[in-house]
Amino acid sequence: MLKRLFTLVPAVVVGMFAVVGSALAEGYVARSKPWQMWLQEPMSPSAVMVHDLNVLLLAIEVAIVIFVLAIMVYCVIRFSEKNNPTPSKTTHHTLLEVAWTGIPIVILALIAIPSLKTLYFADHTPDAEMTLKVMGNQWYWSYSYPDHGDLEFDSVFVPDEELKEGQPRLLTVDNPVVLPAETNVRLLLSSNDVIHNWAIPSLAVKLDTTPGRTNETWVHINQPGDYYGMCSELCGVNHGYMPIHIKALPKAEFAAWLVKAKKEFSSNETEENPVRLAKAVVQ
Ligand SMILES: [Cu+2]
Repeated sequence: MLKRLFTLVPAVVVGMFAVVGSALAEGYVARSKPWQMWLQEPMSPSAVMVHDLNVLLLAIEVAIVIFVLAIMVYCVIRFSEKNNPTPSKTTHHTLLEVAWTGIPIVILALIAIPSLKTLYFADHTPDAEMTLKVMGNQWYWSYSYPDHGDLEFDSVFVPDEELKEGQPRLLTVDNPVVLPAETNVRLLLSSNDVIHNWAIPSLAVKLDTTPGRTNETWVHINQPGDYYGMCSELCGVNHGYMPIHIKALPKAEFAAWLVKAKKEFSSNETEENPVRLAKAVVQ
């Protein structure tokens, strides 16, 4: 039995590496998996910082929980009626009160340092190589590339019955937003109607798109692949049906895509896309 186990375990481990290896070969896919217990793998510098901060906070929390639990268990036993028949009448203890006020303040102040560092790091990038403009609409996203002519298109949800083999349910869109990998991309976010939120967990981007206001953040996607996210601000009946799909391409492939996309989306303007058509009618 034990012998069997010894041969089985390495086989499983090798198998797991093979699965991971083939997944990498097919391109990285960033989305939540069934029964996932931990965060998605961080795939941008900001996401790595958010991830590390989460681990640090979790460690502090665990330490506090263990400490408080230990004190409680000690008190329950040490000061039970049996062990402590005549209770003390003490109501104040200056040193103790200063300590239990002061120590939490010190802990919070220490936590504030990495928190603020992360916030300022994710706030904006001083050396953006390109800009992507994200517009929220009820209920789809529009993307424009101000550095690349007037390229602009809508990214609309694909319903279950139109999904093709391998496309994830509730996460697939007709036109994924394409970005170059390993590039500092400035993100400008706004909305045409109500507040939406453009959120991609693996990149630690999660920012409101607010009508009449432009919010800025940035992203540097560590490797090419497919990155999925969702609108994360309750924005109306179809809130659950405005997913985000970022296709990150190597820089050269992105340049090739730009050429193709400019042609494709300029000819699309009056046909095919009912949303654009509706807009044109209104104007
Ligand atoms: Cu929304």
